Amino acid sequence: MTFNVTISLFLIAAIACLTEGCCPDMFVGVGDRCYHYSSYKRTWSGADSACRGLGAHLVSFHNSGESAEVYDLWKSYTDVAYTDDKDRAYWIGFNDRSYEGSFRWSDGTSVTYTHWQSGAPNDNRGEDCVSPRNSGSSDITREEWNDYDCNEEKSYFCYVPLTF
Ligand SMILES: [Ca+2]
Ligand SMILES: [Ca+2]
Repeated sequence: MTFNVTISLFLIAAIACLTEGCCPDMFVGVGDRCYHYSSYKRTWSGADSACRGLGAHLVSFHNSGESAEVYDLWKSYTDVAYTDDKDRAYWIGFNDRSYEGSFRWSDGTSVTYTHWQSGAPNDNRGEDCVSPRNSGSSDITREEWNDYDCNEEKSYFCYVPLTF
């Protein structure tokens, strides 16, 4: 009997997976991607390694919808103080560490969308790693990117595609 119940639960989980797609443990599904948020702050390289350790990559954005998805998720994880600290945002995979001024996504996907804030990137004292600025009056302006010192420690988002 226990055996049958176990099998049934497994089947239910498998059917849910088939209809909705599956995310790994510690990831949450939004749209066609699975996201993992870490409130623990790391350098960009540390965050990049941590994502790879989960079989994932730092998040990449290819349109404003993906940017909004992650920003909304971040707001849901943080308290209202998110409006008060402009630098309290999260690493994304965009960087120009390999070649100054040539920004790429750490997951190797092509650059089809950028959302720089005015005046960015400015490579101020060698900034090569990108995070939303969390500044401005609307969610869209708060999602605007700035280049930061890669050694700054920030929370971060990893992602994997939803698997079917
Ligand atoms: Ca740079
Ligand atoms: Ca900058």
